[in-house]
Amino acid sequence: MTRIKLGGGEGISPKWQPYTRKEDMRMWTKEDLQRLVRREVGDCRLIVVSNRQPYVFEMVDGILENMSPPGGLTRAIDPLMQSCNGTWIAEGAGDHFPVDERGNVGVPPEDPSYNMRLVWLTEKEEQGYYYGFSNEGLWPLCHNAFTEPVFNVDDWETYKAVNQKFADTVLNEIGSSDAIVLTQDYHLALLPRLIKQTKPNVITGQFWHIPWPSPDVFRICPWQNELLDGLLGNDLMGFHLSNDCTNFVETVSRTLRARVSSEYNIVDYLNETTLIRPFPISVDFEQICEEAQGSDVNLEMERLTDELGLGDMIVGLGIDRIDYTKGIPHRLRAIERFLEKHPEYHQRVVFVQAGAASRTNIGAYQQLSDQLDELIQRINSRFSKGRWQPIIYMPTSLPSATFMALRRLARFCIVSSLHDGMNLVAKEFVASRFDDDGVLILSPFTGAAQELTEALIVNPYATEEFADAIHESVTMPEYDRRSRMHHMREIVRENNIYKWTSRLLLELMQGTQRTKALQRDHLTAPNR
Ligand code: GDG
Repeated sequence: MTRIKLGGGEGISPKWQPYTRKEDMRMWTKEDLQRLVRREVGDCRLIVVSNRQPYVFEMVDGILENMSPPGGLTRAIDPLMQSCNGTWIAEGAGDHFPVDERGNVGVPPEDPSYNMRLVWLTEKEEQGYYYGFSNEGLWPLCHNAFTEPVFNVDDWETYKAVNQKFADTVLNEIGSSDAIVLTQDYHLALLPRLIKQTKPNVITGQFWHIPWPSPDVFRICPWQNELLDGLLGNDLMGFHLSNDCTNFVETVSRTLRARVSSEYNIVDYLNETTLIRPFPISVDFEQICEEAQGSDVNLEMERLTDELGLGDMIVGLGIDRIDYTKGIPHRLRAIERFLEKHPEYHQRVVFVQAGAASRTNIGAYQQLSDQLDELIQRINSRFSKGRWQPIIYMPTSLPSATFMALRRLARFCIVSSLHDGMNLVAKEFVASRFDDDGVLILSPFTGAAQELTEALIVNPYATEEFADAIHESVTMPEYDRRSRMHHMREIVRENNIYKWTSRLLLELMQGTQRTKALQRDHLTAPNR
């Protein structure tokens, strides 16, 4: 490996930090983002590629309905797409597809302003590419959760074939236009190289939503060179945290014949430059705050209080996709320990664990589901008295008003991930507490812990301290709760989802060009 030495040019500084430049100091709104898109994207075709569709349609009582409440990613990228009439390419899912012969459908359904183009996968492709290589291989590889990655050669072949299928669709969509391709996540690591090989002038960026492991861990993957080569087809690679960027640059420098600058987080490979930058993702603070105050949420709070017997209870809450990285057994053990240590809170504290099962045809997820059933049964049978059960488990898909009502009813919310790129549940809890109340117990192994420093930060493996944090959250004076929550709300309000999208787009359109110019002027290190 050779380190690149850059001269001090304008617009790029060593130890690049987020949130220090002028455009980062402001409060970003949806309208700001839309203005920025019109300015930066101009006449280029903007194409977003992700595994998951932004909108899913299903037939309900004979009527076609849009079933997907906009999740974080859709909320972040929708305004961007709506401002430039782009195309969002994704795998087709759901029951019914009101698409034309090329797989296109106008979205949002109520007032279409851009195209969603669907890629169809066979069951075998879905199994090998999504469940196999992406979620039994890359997902555990990138998370320190002690679940061994499975690398199966058939899954890898399918992953490659599906990435090619997505690339063919993207190239067909681009035609002869100037284009920007923004790829999401670890399912499509090979796509950028496949695009660049055919169309070197396309501007390519990718955001990796999960952590990037250390080089020692990444080298477990038998196809590490191919994956890195694919990702370095990007002009810009985005991660949540600086630490992920550092790990990525180190991995490249140990694996490929590339020149890297750890100081500037730049990789030079095959005569192309890739910028590696942190963009901590967030939520639509104002929207969540407004939704939390809706009359439907008030009604839902009354219903839940009644049905679950929460009237006189201190409510604790966990909302998670049921995943082994989220540390759900660890939090249950901490609750058990808290109940052992503090019998005075029996019949006074209830913990609600909500969130649907996911990736259920993977063995590790089935085992987790069984483990949770056993743990909850054990804790409930150990401590229940009369109608009171300490844990209420709701492992099903719930309407968004129910999630919102639970957030508002909670005295404390637990996010105990063993490793998590960011964790939006923590930020959603904060954004929904317009009353400035509620305590967040947060794992230091989440990206969110770097911003939400007023949470009670506790190691999920340290059961004793975890139990003490639960005790602290139920005994914390109101003044302290409000002051901590107020501080966290200011942070999430400012570092909102529009800031994330705007910074990503600005860096893709301006930062990459600026760096290429600087590289041409200042590259001093020879190839090894
Ligand atoms: C990846 C990274 C990163 C949860 N259960 C249900 C449900 N949710 C919602 C939450 C939240 C979202 O799903 C989950 O987001 P997270 O950030 O917590 O986690 P991942 O799914 O693992 O996401 C993560 C994220 O990408 C974004 O970059 O933060 O680190 O792992 O919005 O509220 N939503 C519905 N039903 C559920 O049962 N509808």
